[in-house]
Amino acid sequence: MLMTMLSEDAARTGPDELAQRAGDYREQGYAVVRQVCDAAACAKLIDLFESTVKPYQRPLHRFQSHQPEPHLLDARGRVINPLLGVHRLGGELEGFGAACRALMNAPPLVVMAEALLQAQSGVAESFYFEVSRGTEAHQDLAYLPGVSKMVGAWVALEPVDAGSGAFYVYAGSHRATKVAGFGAAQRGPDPSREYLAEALQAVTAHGYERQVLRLETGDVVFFDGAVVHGSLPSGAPERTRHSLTFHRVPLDALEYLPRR
Ligand SMILES: O=C(O)CCC(=O)C(=O)O
Repeated sequence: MLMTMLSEDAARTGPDELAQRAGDYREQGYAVVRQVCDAAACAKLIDLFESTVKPYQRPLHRFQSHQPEPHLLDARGRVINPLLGVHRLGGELEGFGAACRALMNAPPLVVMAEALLQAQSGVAESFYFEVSRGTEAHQDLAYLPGVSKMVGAWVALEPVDAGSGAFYVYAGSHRATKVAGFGAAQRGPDPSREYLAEALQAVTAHGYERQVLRLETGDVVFFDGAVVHGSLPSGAPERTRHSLTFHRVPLDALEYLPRR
């Protein structure tokens, strides 16, 4: 069934490898597809971030607070409050917003995401990180009441490893679909401390193993909305971790999403 949804041009990797990655996704709750994004498009996005987003003075929505805030910069001038909703950016940031949309709507990524979702889809949310300060383990679906399926795509815009703040997943944890505390997170947009602690306790109690992923430019991790995942804080202050993440949901689920 999955194979029938994967077209010949689904990715440079070819249909056989894509079918295997779809198998990984079903088994492990995530799949890494290597070099599926064009390296030049990744470099262009980083350039646009540096040349247009960083000098931008007005508040923008942020990953942690979900509120508009000005940039918070570290001692090296890096933005440490990651952006939320980059696919919605226009106006003065149209160039960056359009480049984000072009990357997330590139046919190989859409075809793969829709094959995994088994549905036509729309982008529910997106983030852009310049550096990693660590994201605690969580399930994305816990934050979207009314949505039952979602696929995330985490795009490495440059090489990413444990030193620069790697993305990690608890392999297989999507099978514990609704971990303890799931309801607590649904009461608000911000991660509840109680929920995050219970999610971690539940995955470790089930014995799911944490896989810390090493990625090269253009590699994409597709992950199930129910898999527990997060990221490490950077261990190397001189390194950046430019990454773009977006989440696709079936078209009919878009109406349940909060409007911004
Ligand atoms: O990149 C990160 O640090 C976190 C991303 C994440 O948790 C997500 O996309 O759901």
